[in-house]
Amino acid sequence: MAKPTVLMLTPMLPAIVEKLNARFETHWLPGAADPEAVIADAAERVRAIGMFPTGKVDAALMRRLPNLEIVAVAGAGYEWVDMSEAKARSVMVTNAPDALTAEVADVAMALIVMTVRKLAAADAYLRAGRWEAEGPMKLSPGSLVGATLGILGLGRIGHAVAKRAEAFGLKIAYHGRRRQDGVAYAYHDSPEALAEACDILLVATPGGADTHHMIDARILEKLGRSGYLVNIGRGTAVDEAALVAALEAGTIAGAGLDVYEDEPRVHPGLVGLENAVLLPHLASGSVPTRTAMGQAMLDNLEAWFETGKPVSPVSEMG
Ligand code: 8YV
Repeated sequence: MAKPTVLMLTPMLPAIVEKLNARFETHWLPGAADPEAVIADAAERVRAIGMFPTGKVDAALMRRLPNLEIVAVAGAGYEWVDMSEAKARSVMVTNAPDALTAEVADVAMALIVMTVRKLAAADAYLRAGRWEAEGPMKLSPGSLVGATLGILGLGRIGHAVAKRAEAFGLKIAYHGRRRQDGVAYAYHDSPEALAEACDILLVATPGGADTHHMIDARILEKLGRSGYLVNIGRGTAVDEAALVAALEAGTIAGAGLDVYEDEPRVHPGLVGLENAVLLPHLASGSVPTRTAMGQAMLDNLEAWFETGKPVSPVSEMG
């Protein structure tokens, strides 16, 4: 039987590339001299799309692929897949929500500590010879001891961070669309109330229109002069210009970011700020975890073509 044709929109690690190429007829856009020609060439045969969440599957692309059956995302977020078009065309959409939870939660915890204790600035201070020349660095005004972590979006990753934060002795509060049964953390019924109640506000929400600019100037004001914002969810959930203004004015004490509104472009105002820790969207970025994410995508594709049932359809498909 002919191998199913898969259009790959983003690169994958070599171990996954090898398995994909063995099992499917693959067409890769990354590295192609003329991506448009690759699509045009394979359009009639393409039955699946595979990608990390940075790939974009809009209505225009889906319309070009009349035999598309499934879009398999090798990560948690799928806001770049046009879900209404997918549903209208009965295209299955899957993601890989479990493959990266622990890795992202580990980095979230590290970013929280780095931000509150100014560890990136401390590293730069030593390397610049300032310890020897000027003496000990100024003490960090904030501390994790006795602090409350407010989690905006208590999903898989939010829960995994909460578990780690409990071991650090942090108090935990959260806000989400609803109070969760059997969860003992303090629930707040709005992002404002959560910001007011916590010292460190962690954004762990998905992207898309529902969460766009959820964190704005008003919420940052509620977080307050001794408050910290940490974002490992999606950059679009934070009004980056308002964040820069708040960091410059001291409306909040600091921010730790792994995600940005317009990646890989970072608001120029952020780059010069000493009270911001900036990571280049790498929370899931270890070889083992990116391989596991690719494998989860592969598992969904294989299950789809073997049984007609994917392993992990996105919630809207349920
Ligand atoms: C991706 C992510 O790895 O899974 C997600 O939603 O944001 C990351 O883990 C990143 O988009 C790289 O492609």
